[in-house]
Amino acid sequence: MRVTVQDGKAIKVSGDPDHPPTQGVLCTKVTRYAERTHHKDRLLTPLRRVGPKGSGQFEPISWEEGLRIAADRLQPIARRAPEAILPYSYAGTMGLVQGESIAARFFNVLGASRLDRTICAAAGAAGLRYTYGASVGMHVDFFEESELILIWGANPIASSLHFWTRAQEAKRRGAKLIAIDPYKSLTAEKCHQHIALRPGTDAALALGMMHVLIREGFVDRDYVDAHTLGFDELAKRASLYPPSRAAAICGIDEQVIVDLARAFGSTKKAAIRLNYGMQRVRGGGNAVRAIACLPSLTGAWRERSGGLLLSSSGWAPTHAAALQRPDLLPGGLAKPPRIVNMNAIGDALLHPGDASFGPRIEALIVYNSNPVAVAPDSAKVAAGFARDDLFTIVLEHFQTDTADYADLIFPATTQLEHLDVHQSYGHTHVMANLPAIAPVGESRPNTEFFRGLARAMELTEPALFETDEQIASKAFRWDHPTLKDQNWDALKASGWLKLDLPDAPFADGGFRTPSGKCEFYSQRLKDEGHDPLPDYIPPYESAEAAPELAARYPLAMISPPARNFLNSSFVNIESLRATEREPHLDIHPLDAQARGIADGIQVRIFNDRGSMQACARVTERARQGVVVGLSIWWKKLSPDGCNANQVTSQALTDLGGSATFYDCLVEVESLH
Ligand SMILES: Nc1nc2c(c(=O)[nH]1)N[C@H]1C(S)=C(S)[C@@H](COP(=O)(O)OP(=O)(O)OC[C@H]3O[C@@H](n4cnc5c(=O)[nH]c(N)nc54)[C@H](O)[C@@H]3O)O[C@H]1N2
Ligand SMILES: Nc1nc2c(c(=O)[nH]1)N[C@H]1C(S)=C(S)[C@@H](COP(=O)(O)OP(=O)(O)OC[C@H]3O[C@@H](n4cnc5c(=O)[nH]c(N)nc54)[C@H](O)[C@@H]3O)O[C@H]1N2
Ligand SMILES: [Mo]
Repeated sequence: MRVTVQDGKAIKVSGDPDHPPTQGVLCTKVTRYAERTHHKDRLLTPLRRVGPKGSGQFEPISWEEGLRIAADRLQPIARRAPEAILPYSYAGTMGLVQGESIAARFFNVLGASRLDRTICAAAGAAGLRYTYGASVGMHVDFFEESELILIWGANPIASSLHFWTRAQEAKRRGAKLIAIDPYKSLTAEKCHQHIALRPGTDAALALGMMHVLIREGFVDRDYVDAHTLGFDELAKRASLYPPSRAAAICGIDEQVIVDLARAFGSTKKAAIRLNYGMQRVRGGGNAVRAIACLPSLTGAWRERSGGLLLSSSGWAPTHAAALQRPDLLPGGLAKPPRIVNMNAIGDALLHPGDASFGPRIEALIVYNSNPVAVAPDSAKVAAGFARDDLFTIVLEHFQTDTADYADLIFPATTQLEHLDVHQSYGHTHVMANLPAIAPVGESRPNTEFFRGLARAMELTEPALFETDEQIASKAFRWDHPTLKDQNWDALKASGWLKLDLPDAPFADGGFRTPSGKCEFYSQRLKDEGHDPLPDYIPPYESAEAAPELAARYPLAMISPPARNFLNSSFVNIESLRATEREPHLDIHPLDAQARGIADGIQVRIFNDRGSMQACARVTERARQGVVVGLSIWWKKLSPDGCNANQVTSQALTDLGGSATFYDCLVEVESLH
């Protein structure tokens, strides 16, 4: 990204045309980053709460005073019960320096509770780990040479634009694009075919495809024999999913599955762009495993334009131990503090504490996240944050729904103002982020907040006081073969470095699993008490698994990101909100008719956890039985102060402990 600066202000951001993965293109929301950075609502000073929690009433204080109050409140808790202190952070910035570096070291030194950062991708990451050994896959660039691309649980026009550029190029060269998505997304409508399956049934579709691939002789026996493990067991599992059964589970035509399998099996350059939308359900980990088996069965990995890409983050030799310093934990790694799953933050904050949970959470430091808007089962999250005996610090650019509940807010710098380094989960470059302007107002980088707090708490561990530059220089293992002969100075000078990787990563096997093969059958899963083979696991909230619930709440709700928002970021940017206008609910004409819902009226969406209001759009974009509320709205910018997470649940996925945002039954009623 390039920044045009005038009189110390960023006036424009643009893509860098020399950067190979992005080729000078920014997505719509990020083109507004200058507007966001100098927005009139930007937090400019530390703030102390003066009204009730959640009311959003604050008064300015100095950094020194703020850090003093924070240290005085945290010090006694840290001495008495360090696990009563909890960090909460995620994707506000995914930078390695402003994410988990000094912050992680600080919490490690205290022995605070650890946070399981599972709100987004943990099920998919686990699925890949057990199958390929790590979050690794195809290079995004080579999709343009593919002849068939399955865009599976992904909406790249909104959420992964640089992949979409390659898919369009492939289309121009004659490739067929097939979207697999319960919703006719912006992307699905531009593909040659759209397979609108029921949410959470992807594993059944993949197993049905395998059934056909095996029955009709599309298996690449040489590849399977040399580079995979457990074919016979997998074939037995797939035999349980004839296309008729898979079709009934997915709610699609049997012939669609047969044709899809034949197309995938008969195309050498067949590629799958999998993304995280399909793993936000109970069986998300197994579904990723099932789909990840497909290109190994057919030998698609032999071509650089064949295979699968979910995440490429595992290619980067990130040096997590140097960044986070787990060795600083008081008892070392032998007896680490408890882990709290971030998806269950509502229950965790409301837990009184006991022998199995450990101490009640008394202090929370939130950075790079807006949990009151983004975490599931929001009524509980808000109730937890509203606890008067909870001491909450929020580091933010804006006064978000979460910041409203803080005792202290500290103003944070943006990526235009601080130093950082990045790996990517969509391409195979690493990047440096150099500051373009001075910090706006009194804002400081997250790292500087934690250094200041450590000083105020009289901590002396030297690792807590390293500069951002020192941390950045340690972010990668420079001696790793993918970065050979490179260093931090070279990265800073060029802005990015391409990892040195083979074009077709698994053409000759070389998976990162214990066996070095693609593990259809996983002994590790078996040892951990799981099914060693991928299977279809019905959603928690489905007629199959919970008929009584499904009778009361017959509609499956999904709430994937709106194009102009980045999770809950950018919702307060007027030009972007103007495009999204207001919270909507897309509902199929038959479902709408049955409820007397007309296009454009306000509706209430509800289940036992809560409710939200939205404007109905009666449209066949939503398949029958599924409603879609593009997200993630700020609650306080919504008509009833509620967003989609009022109805989502804290239940976790089969593998990885991920969130199940799209495993959610609701009913909808007209507010007319
Ligand atoms: N504009 C924009 N871009 C973003 C983001 C954003 O908020 N806004 N967020 C970023 C982040 S953090 C992430 S994780 C990614 C998310 O981006 P993606 O990984 O693409 O995931 P989602 O957008 O959650 O869902 C993608 C598609 O999956 C569909 N889907 C939902 N349930 C199912 C299912 O059960 N099966 C199948 N096959 N499809 C399903 C949805 O309808 C949606 O169209 O995007 C990143 N990019
Ligand atoms: N219903 C529903 N809920 C979802 C999802 C969904 O699809 N549907 N998607 C889920 C997914 S995939 C994800 S990744 C999570 C994301 O949830 P979060 O990780 O909370 O991401 P954001 O909503 O973007 O909020 C991040 C906050 O960090 C702040 N921020 C940005 N940069 C910095 C910085 O450098 N320093 C500090 N201190 N703050 C910064 C921003 O101002 C913003 O308010 O949401 C999840 N929640
Ligand atoms: Mo995410």
